[in-house]
Amino acid sequence: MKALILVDIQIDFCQGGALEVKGGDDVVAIANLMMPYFDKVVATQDWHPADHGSFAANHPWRKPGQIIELDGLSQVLWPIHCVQGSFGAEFHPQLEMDGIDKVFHKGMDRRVDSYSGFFDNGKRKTTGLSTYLKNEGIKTVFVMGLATDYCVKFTTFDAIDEGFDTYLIVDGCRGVELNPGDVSAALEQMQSVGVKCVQSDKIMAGLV
Ligand code: VGL
Ligand code: ZN
Repeated sequence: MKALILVDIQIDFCQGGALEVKGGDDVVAIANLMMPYFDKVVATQDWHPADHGSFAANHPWRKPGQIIELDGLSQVLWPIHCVQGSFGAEFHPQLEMDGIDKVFHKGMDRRVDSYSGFFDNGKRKTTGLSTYLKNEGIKTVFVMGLATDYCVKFTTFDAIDEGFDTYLIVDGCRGVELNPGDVSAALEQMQSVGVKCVQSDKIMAGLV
């Protein structure tokens, strides 16, 4: 059984959003095309309280892109994004929600960020995604969405750790690229832990 994991396809990561990922909108059509090929489709939703510790605005004199220590972990500071209940936290309006079986929220604890859809960055709490997939008999996961060099990357790392056969749908991802080369480095890191890279057309052709 195979599952599709759609990572953070939310307004704030798309064009004009608070934490805009270049080309973020382009992944929406691919996500919709991919849904019918999977036994289960899940989506993660970055879902922060307004006082979240990853927001530069919550640290006097700090600005986005700087790195601080947050509750013992290194933390990149971000613009305010994906605040619970806000417009920017909503899924992209063209994402076909009828094709999604379950949504997993992350990033609710102000003291720790949560890039992965499985666990927070300190691996202190689970989102329930792993148990859900295992209960559904899922052995293989295909991951795509936003952003390649953050939430997508850490979701694939945890998928591998949790024992899933893990694929990355490369053309279904876009990256933040805070520093030039971050996306290609992320792709290499994912491959080095056993993530297999595929293109969406191969899935549609039944070749994967
Ligand atoms: C993300 C930074 C902060 C992501 C979420 O979805 O990749 N990046 N929050
Ligand atoms: Zn976030």
